[in-house]
Amino acid sequence: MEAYSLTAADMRDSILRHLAYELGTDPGHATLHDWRIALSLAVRDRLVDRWFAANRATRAAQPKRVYYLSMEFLIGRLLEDAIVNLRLEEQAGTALADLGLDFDAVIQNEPDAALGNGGLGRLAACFMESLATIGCPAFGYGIRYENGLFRQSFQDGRQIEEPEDWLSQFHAWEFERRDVAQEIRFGGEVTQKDGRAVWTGAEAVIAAAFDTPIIGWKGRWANTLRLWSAQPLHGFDLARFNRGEYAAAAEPEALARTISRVLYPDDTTGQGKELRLKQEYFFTAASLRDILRRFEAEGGALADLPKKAAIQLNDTHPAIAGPELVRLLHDERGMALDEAIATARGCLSYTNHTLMPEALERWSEDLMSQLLPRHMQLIERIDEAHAAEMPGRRVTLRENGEVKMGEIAFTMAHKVNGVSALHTDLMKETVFADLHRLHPDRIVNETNGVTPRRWLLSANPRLSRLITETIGEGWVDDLEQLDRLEASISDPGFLDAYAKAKRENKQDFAEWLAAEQGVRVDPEALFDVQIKRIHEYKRQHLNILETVALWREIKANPGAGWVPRVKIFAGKAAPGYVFAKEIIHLINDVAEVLNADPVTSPYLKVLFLPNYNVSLAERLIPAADLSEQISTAGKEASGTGNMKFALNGAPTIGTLDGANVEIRDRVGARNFFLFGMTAQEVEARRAVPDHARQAIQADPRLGGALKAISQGAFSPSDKHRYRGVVANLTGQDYFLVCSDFTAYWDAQRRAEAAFADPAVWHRGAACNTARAGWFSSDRTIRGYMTDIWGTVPLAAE
Ligand code: F58
Repeated sequence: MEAYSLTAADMRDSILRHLAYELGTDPGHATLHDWRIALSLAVRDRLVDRWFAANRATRAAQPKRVYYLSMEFLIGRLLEDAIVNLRLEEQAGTALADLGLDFDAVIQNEPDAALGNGGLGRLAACFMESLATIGCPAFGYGIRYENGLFRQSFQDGRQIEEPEDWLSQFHAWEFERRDVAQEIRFGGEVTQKDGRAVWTGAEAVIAAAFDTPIIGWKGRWANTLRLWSAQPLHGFDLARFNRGEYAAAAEPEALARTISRVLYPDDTTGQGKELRLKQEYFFTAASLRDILRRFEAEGGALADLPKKAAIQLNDTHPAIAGPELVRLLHDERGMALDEAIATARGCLSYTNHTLMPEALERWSEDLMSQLLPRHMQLIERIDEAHAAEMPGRRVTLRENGEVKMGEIAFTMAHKVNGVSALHTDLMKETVFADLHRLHPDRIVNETNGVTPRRWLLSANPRLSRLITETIGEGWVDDLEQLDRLEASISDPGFLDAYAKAKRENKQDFAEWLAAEQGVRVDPEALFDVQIKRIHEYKRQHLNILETVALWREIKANPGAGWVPRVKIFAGKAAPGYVFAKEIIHLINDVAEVLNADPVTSPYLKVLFLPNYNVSLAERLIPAADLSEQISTAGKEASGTGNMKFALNGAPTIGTLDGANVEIRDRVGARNFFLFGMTAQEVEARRAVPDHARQAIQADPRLGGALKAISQGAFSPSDKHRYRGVVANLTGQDYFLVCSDFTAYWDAQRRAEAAFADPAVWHRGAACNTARAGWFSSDRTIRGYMTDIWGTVPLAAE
């Protein structure tokens, strides 16, 4: 294979060629950015060869393909991924060194593609990489947001949001496909012609395709991530321009472009909601047309579509795919309605990522009828057809003037999956209980996973080297081989090397912190890390309450032999989520006071790192000692960060929630700091009147921490700043922060005691690495392939 015969000298020549002929720059004038682009293009050449080989093999075999429809693909940086998967590290490293460049600096020059909010989007990215590694022919379909998730900074401790401009620089990884474009319409009316419904949409935009190749391990296979960009049907309005109405002339273009401008606009306003629904229909409709075009080009009979296309809906965001596919088959291709519904269902499957009622999408019937009038009619027809299948036992797709997208997705899917064992069980018992009774075989579980190439091999080279030296390289695409490390866990030499890798990762992180954030931390301290979106159910406020309580305790008794600890937070709050923003502010305020306290700061520091993204996670996870997974049981569908930490040797302090349950089962109860109520106990506790007050009365540490906050200890200039937070915690406390506080406090002390004994600690950490091999997204994807998609891998030539 060409990639392997490449020498460092070839690589250097290729970089220089691209620098000259693509960028028009000579080495004497090249900036770091120029070098990064030149290297990307040199690597991309090799990647494209492998991509073509995979595409040729797919065209020849015409297999069933997987189509993963997702509003989010949180892919992060791509250069290192490509280098690692093509096994070009040495050649690229040597070539750059020859050119007088630092490999890491070049890699880090790439902006993160922040096309996702959090776990759901990152899971989609891990899945794309695993699909390519396994050789499963697949397309990812999504939106090419010009500005992905906002860039976060802090001003006086408050979150500030600014647009992320990842596309302001040349993006080396995508290819624009001018020949692939779909016209997408909204609004208008439905008429009848020759007994068929004809929808004439009033407003039209063009969905333009941009393809990014996603390469698997060792370059054996590559798939395509096709992202749609919204463009105007007609350029600007020349007549208006000539009349001097310059801004108005550009209006149609600006309006069209808003559809792919940002990830999840704030939907607290009417316009925001409309834009969001437009985005969902826009990318779903474009993708389905693309899928049908490909299928029809291969000449299959329409009824055989389910044999050729497995279409996975990542959450309800693409749930309009059900009605749209029925429309394409029935209205546009004349298939009988019942057959169209059955055919669509044969292709579609749906992944649920949350049980939180407010996060299960519902659209007003008015909005739906106005934007997608034909789909509204078809939803009624699907509802009737579903009721006819199940006489007397009706589950409606509409309620109180709203369309329920979860129910539509469920009804139109042949399989529905949860993302951890507990979540899947709860799905059956709660949100989809009625539908589950009607379709008892439809719900299946596919516990999430993460790609070991990014989250261990590239993110943690020291640990990866040690693992490979100990058990060989097979673990990289067969992660369960990590269990072969088990034999080494009792070997002091191995544990020393394991501890050394962690220590050096922590040192690197401390140096980065000092250089980038101007903060000094002791690399010997316990690095206690909570990184994820800010949400009440994830309970960052439980963590900060415990921090305040600990600070008070240290202050009262500084000589008690405290284990030095650095509490690290990172994560973004949705722009419209006021409470989450208050939590960020509170953590920053607490940090300011604690870090300046001469008595306690040698033992306790608090950091909130701005602009959490994939690259920060890659830096931080390998350096973490303790992984905070402290959600209210029953609320976190799975978690995937929890898996990354476990693999990288950071034991969990956590509740029995989501995939924590399965992690603990595998790594062993001794190597997991469990606390808190179970999902069932949570429900019972919530029914206790005054549960928060009771918990506060029972634990003076909690009472003291709350009092300090409410008296303005951390906001002296505005003593009542956290009145709302305190009122929430002492009042309704829906997420049971107070009721779990004492158990959390105790678990933290257990973690500390274990950390104070390095032999105990490193053994526990190594058990996490050795036993977390099951949490590879390769295993998850194989599960989807057999249980849901019915697809098999192919091999490129
Ligand atoms: C996450 N959902 C779950 N949603 O919270 C997490 O437990 C799970 O591991 C992960 O999916 C993957 O299954 C999630 O990330 C979002 O980001 C929402 C998307 C829609 C807007 C609100 C956030």
